[in-house]
Amino acid sequence: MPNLLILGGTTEASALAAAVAERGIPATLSYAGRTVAPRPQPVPVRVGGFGGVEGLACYLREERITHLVDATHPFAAQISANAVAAAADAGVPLLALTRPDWQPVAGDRWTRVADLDAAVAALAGPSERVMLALGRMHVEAFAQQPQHFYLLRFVDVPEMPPKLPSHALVVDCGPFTVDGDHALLAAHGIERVVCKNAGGSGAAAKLAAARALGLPVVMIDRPALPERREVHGVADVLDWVGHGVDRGV
Ligand code: 3Y8
Ligand code: NAP
Repeated sequence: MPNLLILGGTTEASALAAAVAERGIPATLSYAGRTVAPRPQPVPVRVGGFGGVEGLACYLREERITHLVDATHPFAAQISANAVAAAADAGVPLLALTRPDWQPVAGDRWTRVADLDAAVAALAGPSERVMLALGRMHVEAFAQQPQHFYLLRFVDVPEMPPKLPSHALVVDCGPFTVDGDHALLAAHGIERVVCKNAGGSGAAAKLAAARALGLPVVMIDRPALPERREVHGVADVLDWVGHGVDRGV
């Protein structure tokens, strides 16, 4: 009988957890513990770091994990690198469930940048009203461009107010809707959006809203990840585990 460990924190991880629960496949979903009240899951959940590669390899052995699925966010580069090393060390097969990058479509006004520092540099210039759809972990970097008004969106209320002179904070955990993001951008008179190329559906609403409003978007490219086998669909993971859905073929 398989025994999966799903490294979670994304819409796709939650969809996979629902699919394995439905099929009675033993699985545990793992969160880093970054948010106060992560979404409840239909499989057992563990919360917190493993203690680096060694800690994760040890967990894989001790819990007799038969399949490791990395369904973390494309910007969660550290855990993904650890998963490759720990899976090899423990001799456990690894599969990444990820989502393709977003690609610009007609009407998009993207400036693609390599990383967070390049996104900060791209905001040099006269004062604007900017939405930082980056969560809480990277806001401090934008203090280098204090001339702007920033609209911030966090999952949880922060312990300390963000150190940006002029900002407004929205607390919401998504997945978001186009109407909701359109209303949010319009209500705050946003002139530019900064975001990560997360891919997937849970954070895509702001792109459609920005397009409809004709707003420029600073799009941060993904960090490099080590080589590993990747799929984009829950059905592909179930096939890999050997509980493929009947595709009628
Ligand atoms: C703790 C688990 C689900 C998963 C939902 C997806 C969609 C909604 C959109 C914006 C962008 C952002 C942020 C975002 C989205 C989904 C997905 C996604 C972006 C939760 C969750 C955890 C986290 C961690 C959190 C980060 C932050 C990033 C907010 C749960 C809700 C900006 C990424 O406060 C903090 O410290 C938050 C930190 C890492 C990035 C950052 O740098 O701040 N996600 N997000 C996971 C853990 O502990 O292991 O609380 O239920 C999950 C989701 N967030 O099951 O429905 O699949 O991407 N999450 C980004 O994409 O840029 C918001 O505002 O438009
Ligand atoms: P990260 O920088 O890649 O990882 C930092 C450390 O956090 C890891 O070394 C590991 O600690 C721990 N960790 C990360 N994900 C974990 C998980 N799912 N289960 C157990 N421990 C985990 O990770 P991050 O970018 O902070 O992301 C943290 C979580 O938020 C992940 O679940 C990710 O999917 C989710 N998320 C992140 C983003 C983002 O923009 N980064 C967006 C949406 C969701 P140890 O070394 O001690 O094991």
